[in-house]
Amino acid sequence: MQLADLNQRYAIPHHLQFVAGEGGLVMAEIANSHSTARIALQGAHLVTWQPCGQEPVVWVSKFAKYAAGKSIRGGVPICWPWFGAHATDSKLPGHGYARTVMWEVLESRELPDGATYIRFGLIETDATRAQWPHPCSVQIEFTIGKTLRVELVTRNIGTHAFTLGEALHTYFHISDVGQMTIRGLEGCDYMDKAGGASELRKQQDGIVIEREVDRVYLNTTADCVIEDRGLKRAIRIAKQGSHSTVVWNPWTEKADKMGDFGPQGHRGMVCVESANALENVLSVAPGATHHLAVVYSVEALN
Ligand code: TA6
Repeated sequence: MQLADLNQRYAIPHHLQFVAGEGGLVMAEIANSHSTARIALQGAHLVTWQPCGQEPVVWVSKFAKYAAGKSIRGGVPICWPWFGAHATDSKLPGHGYARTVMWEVLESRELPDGATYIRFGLIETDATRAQWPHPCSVQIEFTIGKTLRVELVTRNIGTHAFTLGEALHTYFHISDVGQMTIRGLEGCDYMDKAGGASELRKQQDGIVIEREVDRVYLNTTADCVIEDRGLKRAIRIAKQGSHSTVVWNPWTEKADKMGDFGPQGHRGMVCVESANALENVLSVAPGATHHLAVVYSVEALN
């Protein structure tokens, strides 16, 4: 749909407009009395979210590349319909294809409390069907206000069950990785993938990051809280429909290799991802619908 048609059908004065963004990617720009956000239609990829009076909560790299078919470094990439490498075909994209294909706007609304609601649907093509031969409908809903609510909905419209892996691979803006502790995963088992390992370990205390961290915490539905002593705030991640939480910081060497973090860029971010991965992947029966929902909010840190 052309920009003019998008604005004609879905723009909301003082809330939502569609613009041609970096790399020619069409962006939904949201600005209301509570917060601002930007969402690329490619990947239905929320790139930024900043509550009024706060530093940005969702981080995006200043060196992110914006191009057709390429994932953007930061924001809330949608990992779907698998998390990490494909189980059997290494030629298929890591974290699935949902974050690099086009989605369409299905609905937009101004909510009574002044928040903005927008819903997207993934556009199936021969290319997506070639990677994922299971008939299904996948949509994502954003409610952008004082908090940010994201809900990823997968409906199996075929006649066979399929196995689903997924994540809202959210990047968070922090003052500095040395000023941060992640709470909520104490006592959880995790698969430690740092340095290419695959070791099962148990989390003892809050998570402090002083090197590459790449961990899939298993069988946990708990909230996580990112305590940021530098910004004197805490970011709460309250999830439903997710049994894994992934914590990732590439640290210097890996970030430099990736080339889109920028100098020391990894120090200002951490990923806490609400997922269903490894032993927590799901079987979605014919006719069933699976919901993965997360609410991100900011609290004072005393
Ligand atoms: O969620 C952590 C992770 O799986 C890391 O292993 C790293 O690959 C990261 O995702 C980013 O992946 P990307 O494909 O976005 O560069």
